[in-house]
Amino acid sequence: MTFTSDSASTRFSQAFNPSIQADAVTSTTTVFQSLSVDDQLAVLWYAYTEMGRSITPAATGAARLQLAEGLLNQIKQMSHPEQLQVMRDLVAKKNTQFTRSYGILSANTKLAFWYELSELMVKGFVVPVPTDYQISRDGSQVLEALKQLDFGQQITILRRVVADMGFDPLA
Ligand code: 45D
Repeated sequence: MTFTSDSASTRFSQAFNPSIQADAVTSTTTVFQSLSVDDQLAVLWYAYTEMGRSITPAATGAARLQLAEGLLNQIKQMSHPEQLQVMRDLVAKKNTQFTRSYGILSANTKLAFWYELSELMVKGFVVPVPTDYQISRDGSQVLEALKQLDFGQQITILRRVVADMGFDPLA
């Protein structure tokens, strides 16, 4: 896919123009990754609230979560501002001890990590998304695009997105 402009909205309209659209999974992933850090977090959260019912905790695999448990426990002990900072660091691929530990997890364990974070948010252990958070137009369009796809495509996009987050100490 080629882009003629760096603006996210131009990328967006090109990515979703059926005449130049290569593949919905690739284009939705690309537009997602062009969103601001906060909008990426917000879209992930809203995607979880939409998909939550379809994801069974058993499917995320207890064994995988064990590998992420240390990170989840660290997050539970943090203040709300610290929790938000860690999530922003993951999305922004900052190089910190936390993002390096995340970086060595497998793609599915990363997905399970985010899933569990959402569960912790629901239970009140993790900072909530402000009820008045204004998501950008591109952000809500990514969300709409995600909703149009089937579960398998949604998971593929989410897996690609979270696999790319954090910092890979071996890269
Ligand atoms: O103040 O292993 C903002 C299966 C604004 C099976 C904010 C699977 C500013 C195999 C930044 C918005 C395939 C089913 C605050 C796995 C501000 C397998 C806060 C799949 C406070 C794993 C933002 C699993 C915040 C799947 C706190 C599909 C945002 C898992 C937090 C999907 C966002 C998991 C979070 C998803 C989003 C998790 C925690 C979609 C998590 C999303």
